[in-house]
Amino acid sequence: MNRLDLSLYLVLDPDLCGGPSGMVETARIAAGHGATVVQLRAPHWKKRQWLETATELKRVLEPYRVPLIINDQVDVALAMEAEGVHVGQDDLPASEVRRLIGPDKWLGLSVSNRQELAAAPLQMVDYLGMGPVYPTATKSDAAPAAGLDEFAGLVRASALPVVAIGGIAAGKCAPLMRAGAHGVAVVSALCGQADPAQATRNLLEEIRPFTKK
Ligand code: TZP
Repeated sequence: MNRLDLSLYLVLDPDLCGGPSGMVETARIAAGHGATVVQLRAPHWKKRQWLETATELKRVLEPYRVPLIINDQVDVALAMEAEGVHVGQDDLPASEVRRLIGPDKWLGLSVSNRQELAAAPLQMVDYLGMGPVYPTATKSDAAPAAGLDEFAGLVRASALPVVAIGGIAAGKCAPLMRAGAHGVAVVSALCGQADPAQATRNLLEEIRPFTKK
């Protein structure tokens, strides 16, 4: 299994992207301009919509060799052979997900604070999504924002690669990378942007100087 390049991790949002076709188009443009991972996240969707959109995303991302990660829906990820699954604290436990998906798919876990980090089954998981670092309007049930200093402490305490998430836009990436993040995950900084190609380039310009080889 190659290393997972977490540098610029796009999390798709159906509302901000204007539905499934907007999500596919945003993913295509971002991947074409250097985004390194795409996650499909749609907490309110029915399974059929998940399967159709995930299948289309996989087709669009394949030429760029950008992995598709499925949020929470393990059966969808298995059915359309996604490259990985990402789970949060209220989803199936990571140990169960690992058992279901096997050793060869990526598995990410969201953690928001020290308690969640301490309880994380690190040997089952490939990377941690940590946040929200900054306040965000995108996820209504997000935990309180950690802030940069607390985030830096969490990264130092983590044995796994960390991708920062929450309230991250161009101009905010360098301090997160300096704090030890392997990359940044964004929703609204790319979904619904008038020029997602330029937005992708702007983010990468800040991230690339810190990218771990
Ligand atoms: N998990 C923690 S914060 C968040 C998710 C999915 C939303 C981040 O969205 P944005 O628009 O990048 O702040």
